Amino acid sequence: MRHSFFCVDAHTCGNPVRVVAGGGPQLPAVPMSEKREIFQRDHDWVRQALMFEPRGHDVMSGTILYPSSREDCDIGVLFIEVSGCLPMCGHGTIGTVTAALEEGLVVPRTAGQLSLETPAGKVDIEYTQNGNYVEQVRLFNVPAYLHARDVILNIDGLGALKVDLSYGGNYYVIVEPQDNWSGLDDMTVSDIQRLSPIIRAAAQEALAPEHPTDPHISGVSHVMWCDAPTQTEADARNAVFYGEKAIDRSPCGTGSSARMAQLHARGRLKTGDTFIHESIIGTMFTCKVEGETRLGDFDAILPSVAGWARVIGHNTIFVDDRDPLMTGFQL
Ligand code: PYC
Repeated sequence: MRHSFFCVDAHTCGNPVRVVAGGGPQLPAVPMSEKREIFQRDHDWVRQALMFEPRGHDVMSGTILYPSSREDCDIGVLFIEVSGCLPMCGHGTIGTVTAALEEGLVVPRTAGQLSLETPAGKVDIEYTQNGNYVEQVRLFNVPAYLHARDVILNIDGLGALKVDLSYGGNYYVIVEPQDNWSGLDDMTVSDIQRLSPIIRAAAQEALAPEHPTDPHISGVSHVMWCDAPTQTEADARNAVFYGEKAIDRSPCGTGSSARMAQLHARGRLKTGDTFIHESIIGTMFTCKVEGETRLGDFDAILPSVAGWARVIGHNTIFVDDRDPLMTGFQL
């Protein structure tokens, strides 16, 4: 049997977003957080086939669109990528909104606004258009908070590293320049790919974070290496690692939210401040601390993240049951 997936391929500031508009598995009309669990249990082969080689690659990422089970949302979004199904993805949201609007996959109730149901919660969107093209998407993310600060991890090859752990839709180990790590300029891509999984595992072992109010969300998934910007308009730069080998080419939306929560908790950003974040390839998101809230016992912020995406093609992908590499592979 041949399965067909009708995709719109896009990228957000350099990071891929494969939007599955047709062919995704049918899921029951339950909240997106439960759809995510059902998909992971029963349909993960779809993610593997569409994300891994030979149909995808080490950094592939995407979404599958579903009707929302919430009255106050226009559409439901399931995030799929090489590392699994994230609760929330910022670059994925910006690319998905751009592709869905430009390709007529969603009709907004109010021009310039949309609301998405994601597994991590409701995410409101404001966007600007020039004719049929979407110019910019701002997402008002789920609350972000600093989970732990000044945690010492002993890392083979680096020594003692002082890190923070922060949540912005996913949990991020935040590494800033210090005695045993001088910054991004002295690091190769293979250094990032070698050291990040060790740091992630050490942080998970030390902290094993669970979301304060949502039992569906837990675990350290990303490592954010932070440094000073190279571009005058930016406030900071990062390289975000996830999955087995992926380094985000965009400035990372949930990572930028987690970083703002960390800087806010440390008094280095105030509510109302703008934060321009530069990616490893020099693309930028314009982020803002929109407000403050609480998440269980933690002080949290309401972050927003704005960026651009471009649709790069239509892609009808076949997955053939006879293909010995039907669910792909990773080197
Ligand atoms: O933009 O939130 C993000 C993201 C997560 C993983 C890759 N990008």
